[in-house]
Amino acid sequence: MRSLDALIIGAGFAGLYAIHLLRDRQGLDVVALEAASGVGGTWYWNRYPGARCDSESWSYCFQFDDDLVRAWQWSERYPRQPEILRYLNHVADRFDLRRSIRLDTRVTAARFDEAASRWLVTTEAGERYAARFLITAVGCLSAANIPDIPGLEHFGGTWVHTGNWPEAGVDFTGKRVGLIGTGSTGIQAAPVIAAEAAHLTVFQRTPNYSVPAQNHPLDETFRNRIKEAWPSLKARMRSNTNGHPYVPADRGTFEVSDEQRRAIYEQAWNAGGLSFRASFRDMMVDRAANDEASAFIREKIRGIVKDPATAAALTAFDHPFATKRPPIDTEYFETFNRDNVRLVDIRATPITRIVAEGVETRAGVVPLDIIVFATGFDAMTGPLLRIDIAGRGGTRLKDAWAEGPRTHLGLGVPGFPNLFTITGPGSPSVLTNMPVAIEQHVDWIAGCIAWLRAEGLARIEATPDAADTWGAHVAEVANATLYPTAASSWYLGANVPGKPRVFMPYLGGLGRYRAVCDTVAAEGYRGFTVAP
Ligand code: NA7
Repeated sequence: MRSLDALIIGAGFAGLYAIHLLRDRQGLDVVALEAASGVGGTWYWNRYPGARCDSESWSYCFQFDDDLVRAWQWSERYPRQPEILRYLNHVADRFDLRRSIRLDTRVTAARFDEAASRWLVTTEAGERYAARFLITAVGCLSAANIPDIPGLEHFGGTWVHTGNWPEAGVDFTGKRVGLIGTGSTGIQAAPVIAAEAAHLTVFQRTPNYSVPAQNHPLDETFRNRIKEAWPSLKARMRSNTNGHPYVPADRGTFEVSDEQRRAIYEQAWNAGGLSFRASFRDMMVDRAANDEASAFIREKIRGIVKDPATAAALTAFDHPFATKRPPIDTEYFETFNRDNVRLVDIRATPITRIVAEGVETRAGVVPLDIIVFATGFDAMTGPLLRIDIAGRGGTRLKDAWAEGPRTHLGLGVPGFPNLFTITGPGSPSVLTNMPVAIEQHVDWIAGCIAWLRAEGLARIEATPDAADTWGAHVAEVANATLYPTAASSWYLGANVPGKPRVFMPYLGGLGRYRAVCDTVAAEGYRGFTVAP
């Protein structure tokens, strides 16, 4: 059994930075175990056609090292998956991280040994590690959700989930493809698959809003401007609500005239990207304000899609704009004007089963050669609960979280000493520009471990009271917004049958959250108990 100071699970953005901070700045003996055959996390697995980041490239990166920021050149406004994967490999090499990473190593179980105050970790291959600290860097969207549709095993063609895309790729040439799911992934993939395949059928359960990404290459002048303004841009991303470089507008939807409102939406649509929702301050808290934005987007889509029945099916929204994670797209709605693309509304004609020839709906069989599941993830808690984690007294995390996740700050779990969950449920995470949230968490965890060592302490654990108070605050903040009103969303866990319906990410804003975390640390880790 290998004995360590800290064991990190995962080698994506979070795991890479955690190795660097703990190993190189604190001199700890650290290993990261990674299930994939390469580093990159999300960007290793999500190789589906059209996979891109929805954050602007130059903001979707590590900020801890100015030389790294200066050294890397992004080619487009929104980077494609291979470019982000290259970046993460560059980081792994630049900071010599690979020697601390074991690839192809899936963690299956972790048990806290109370007598020794150590985590005992087991891998799929049966290797064992003991570590004082266990740090999960497993990502929020890494446990693929493959729907339980009867008959999949009888399908005569090929099927694949977008979050588990084969490294060798999938050749769509001349093929009849069925795409199930119209979240961010399906909306990115559809136009690219349609351009390559003989025919594409998009199976839509819930119509989704999408705003154009307005992607374009970046030129040298722009890159230089960003580099010059970097200190202030970095400060803004670290302190604002969402970790993005844009500043949410401070005007109310009904404080401007109808003409002004329309002009503001037009401008936001033409600028493109996630900042559309920041064009008015009340869009996510006032239903009437949200309805205005929603009506504008509906009208835009109707203006793009030529077939009126398809346009109607694409815009029969059942939730306020952005209460499900809103995609941004490159010619998604335009794709339905192609002769080789058809939308099947599976609310109207539900999928009954999968048969050898394809997907059967109440309207008949759609013959297919390839089925692409863009059906999302068991988000936030899924990646943690797929590991058999047992804390004090042998309590299993899955039992402790049977009613939903219970954490202090999304960082610590009562009953699970010395376990740190990077971007865990109850933290801003997926509602922000992820690398910024990840750095904040890893900085905090590294600071906490340094403090424990300096104080000669072996254990730290979130108290039940602190977790309950934090959980109530997370719920209260969410309930003051429109987010929990969506009929279903992965923020709520409602996309996975049987999962408790709890709004999991913290909506209070990254800047405010950072201040809370800093205060907790400054006050000797209030809400945590420590032991020698
Ligand atoms: P999402 O956003 O969870 O989208 C999944 C899509 O798959 C969504 O349209 C679902 O419809 C659909 N879905 C899920 N299960 C089924 C079944 N059983 N039958 C038919 N359709 C189904 O996942 P993505 O991968 O697109 O995006 C995840 C995040 O990655 C994204 O939000 C960004 O943060 C990056 P539903 O809406 O549930 O009716």
